[in-house]
Amino acid sequence: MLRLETITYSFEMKNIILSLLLFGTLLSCSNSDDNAKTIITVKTIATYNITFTNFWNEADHGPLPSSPHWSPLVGVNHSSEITFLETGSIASQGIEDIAENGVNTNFNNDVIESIANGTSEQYIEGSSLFLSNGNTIEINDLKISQDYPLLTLISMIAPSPDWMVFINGVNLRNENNEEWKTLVNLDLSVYDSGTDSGSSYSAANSDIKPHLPISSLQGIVPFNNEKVASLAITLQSIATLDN
Ligand SMILES: [Ca+2]
Repeated sequence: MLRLETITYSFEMKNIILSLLLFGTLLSCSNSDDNAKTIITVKTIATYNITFTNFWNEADHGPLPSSPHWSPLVGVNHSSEITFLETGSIASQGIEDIAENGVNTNFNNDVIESIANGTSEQYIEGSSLFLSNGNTIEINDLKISQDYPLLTLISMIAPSPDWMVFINGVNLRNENNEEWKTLVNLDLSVYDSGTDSGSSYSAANSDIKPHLPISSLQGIVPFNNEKVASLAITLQSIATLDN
């Protein structure tokens, strides 16, 4: 019995000591200067609308192939810890599949893996666009969290050997990371993914081994220097992210 009481007593003493220590810590916190308060920041989530507008045309980039279209506009919003494609780098299998065939499965899997690793927030999927059917692809009410403010988007110009338009990690936050950008306008030109050697819209498939770095086709036949598409990324609203 005595032993048990001793143990209980010592346990209570520990609790008292811990409580005093905690109280002291709280006191020191409340005594800290005002600078400490500015460290506490509230994270936000922004809602954006994206409009992709076609400018691919016969006069600037012709003669156009039959059934000219853009493959589904797909992408991801992510942190600076990951890059999905970049000029001068070798295309991943996911990017090769999009650029050559407009097939998004492997890229989607890369995004799913990145989400699991905490470097991306979501896979973004817009529709395809046949020039015979209209002029724009709209992706509306896209919610972007502050921790994943970089936007990557890709679409194949089709038919083509391995050509695409893309943006790589466009930051939707201002340079000092204090606020969301209200409007981002971007002109898009065509890039060669470096995975197929074809040099015309309807060239037969011809894989390049090893693959070449992703490179610009601006000013290279059949393209002149005029944009083939544009993106308008427009802020709709900002909400506070719950803790
Ligand atoms: Ca290939």
